[in-house]
Amino acid sequence: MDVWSLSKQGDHPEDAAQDGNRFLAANGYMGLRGVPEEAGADRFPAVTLAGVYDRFQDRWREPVNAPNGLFVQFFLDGLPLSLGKAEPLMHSAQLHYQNGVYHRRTEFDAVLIESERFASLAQCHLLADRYQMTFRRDGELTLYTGISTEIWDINGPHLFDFRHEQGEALLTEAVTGEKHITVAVAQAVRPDFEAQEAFETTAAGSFRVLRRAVRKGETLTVALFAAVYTSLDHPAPGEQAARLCLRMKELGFAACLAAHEDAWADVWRRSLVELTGDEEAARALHASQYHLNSIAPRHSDAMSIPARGLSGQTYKGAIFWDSEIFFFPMFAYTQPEIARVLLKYRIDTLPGARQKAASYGYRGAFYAWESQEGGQEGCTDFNVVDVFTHRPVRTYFRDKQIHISGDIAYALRSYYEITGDRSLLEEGGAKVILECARFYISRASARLDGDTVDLNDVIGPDEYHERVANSAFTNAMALHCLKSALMLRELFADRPEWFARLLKDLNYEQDWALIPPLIARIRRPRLRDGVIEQFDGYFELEDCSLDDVRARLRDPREYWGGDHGVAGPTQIIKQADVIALLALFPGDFTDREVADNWQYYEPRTEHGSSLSACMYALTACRIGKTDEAWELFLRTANIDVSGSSKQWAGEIYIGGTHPAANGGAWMIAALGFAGLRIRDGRPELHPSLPRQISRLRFPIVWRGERLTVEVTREGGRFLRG
Ligand code: IFM
Repeated sequence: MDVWSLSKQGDHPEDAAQDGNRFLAANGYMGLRGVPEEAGADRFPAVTLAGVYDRFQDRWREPVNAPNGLFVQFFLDGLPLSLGKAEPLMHSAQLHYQNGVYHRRTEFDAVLIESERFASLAQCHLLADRYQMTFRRDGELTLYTGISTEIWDINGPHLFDFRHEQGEALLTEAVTGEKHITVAVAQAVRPDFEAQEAFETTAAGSFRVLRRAVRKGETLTVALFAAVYTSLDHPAPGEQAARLCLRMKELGFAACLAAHEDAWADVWRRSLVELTGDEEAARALHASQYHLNSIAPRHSDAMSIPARGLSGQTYKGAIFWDSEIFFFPMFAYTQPEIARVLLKYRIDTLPGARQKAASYGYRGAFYAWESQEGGQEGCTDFNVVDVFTHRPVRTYFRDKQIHISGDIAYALRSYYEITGDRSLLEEGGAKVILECARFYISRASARLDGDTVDLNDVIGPDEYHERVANSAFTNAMALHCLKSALMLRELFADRPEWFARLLKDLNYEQDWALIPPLIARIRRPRLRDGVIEQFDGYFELEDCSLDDVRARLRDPREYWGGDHGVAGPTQIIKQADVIALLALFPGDFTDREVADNWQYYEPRTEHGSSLSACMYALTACRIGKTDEAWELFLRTANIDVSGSSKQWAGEIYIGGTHPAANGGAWMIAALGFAGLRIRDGRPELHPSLPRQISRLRFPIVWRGERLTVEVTREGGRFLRG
């Protein structure tokens, strides 16, 4: 098995949606779906732009897809030689995880096509493709290369007023409907042959047409350079794009590729987990790390990663808790500058979080459940569509998943603990923690005079049970956030004036006084035989099996949650909830407690979210259930290899890549199998290797120092450098 690539034989248009995800080439600025160059909208092509959103009419706001500047299609003697228009003798696609290069090889009677393309990690505005045709008979070639405006949108269209310029660089500009953001795509080509050149503009885009006679046995190659800018990047995005693609054309494909490969080599040097002993697992881990690394916002100083990465518009391109709890750890331990960028996005979107809290009558910061640019809430009141009535179902995710603010505070504190870098807290992070704590105070303060303080009417990670009281996970996150607020004073003990001024600027005096009583009184969960109750009354719900609940479904796409969902009246849960709590606070629970809860909750968990299995795997490692951890690891790490994940929530398409699982795979390897943990401000290893693994080795940066973690069956150790 080639542990560094994913291949697929044959042309399977019916798999186009999933393959577009699995074969994604991305660079943090944009994602180019893994479809062939000639793909029309029926194969879901997309160049999804990070952080550029638009709303069309009253539909959901979602990220904007740019026109595709790597479009190629050709005809021989007037006959189209394209997938979907002619039957290939053979077709294969391959994605190389090491350098993010997508290869394609297609054989028709008359021609062999081979291409390789990438989204440059060295120059984030660049897409490049080397496209080669070897002819098997003489004929007249008509080759179209250009910028396709056949854009696949879920809730679009988003681009209007198309304007095309044609010359050495083709340039297509359009503006978004809602905020009038200009999106510019330019393209230049470098053919290694002479041809007659003409230009065409059609409803499908702007094209350069090259015509010439070809001979049997002849090979022609054309390199394409596409550049993408928007007016959010530069006031003259069109000029920038045209200039860049012409410069890259001069440089040539090989030089662009070399720079891109160097950038990837650096990423792998800093983050690769080498897993020895099982090739399938090694490949799955490479895939996971490739996907997560490929969508990291390296070009920005404040940006986060959408829940489906840059694979399209699913989940509205929004930022969820996935960022802080699932993506953050790999970056914090391997490329802390990226972890910082993710958190800087939350610091910058504090005004949006304050506004959201205020809109519900609370103070402090209540972050968006599905955060778009500026912290704008993308989550709608009706986030699921019922498969029977086709009516939207009222869901309360945006109103009640209040753990989001605590999740952000948790990551801010972890960033400091892992990097030892206080500057992020100084530059707004401390303010975020204080404002999140204030939100919990304001949500609970009315009951501060009683013995205990409840957090009522919330939703924990298990979204099948809405509007519950005292979710164990939520209360723990709120508690941790309040404690983190207090910790800030100790941390800045050497800068008492700075800290006092911060509190004063925030008008925090009264709230500060409320933190200790709230910490003392916030409701701790009920225990039954060592099992933490997920929320008040959970143990009284019907205790049945997953199979019982599945048997009640009348439609495979039916949503299990909401008012009439089959899981609601039962103890069946969607995803790790109490178990996520145990995974995130390993020092707060004994092995016995972890074992009792794992035993109880695992059979009751659907794992209906890609965020679930990794939390169970992490805790399984802790209690020596290495066979279970192994199975859950493979499930997590293989998700974007197999493409076989849940595609629908009710009638809403939720397919795409799964960065949370990708980050989860790293967490299982590093925090689970190697057992990397922080205790008393020091990193420790508590290895729990499944029998399939003989060795794990990976780099981390601990408080600025580069270390290598090595774990074998004999034990684990840190090596310098
Ligand atoms: O954040 C998750 C949530 O926990 C479950 N549904 C999908 C979201 C995005 O991954």
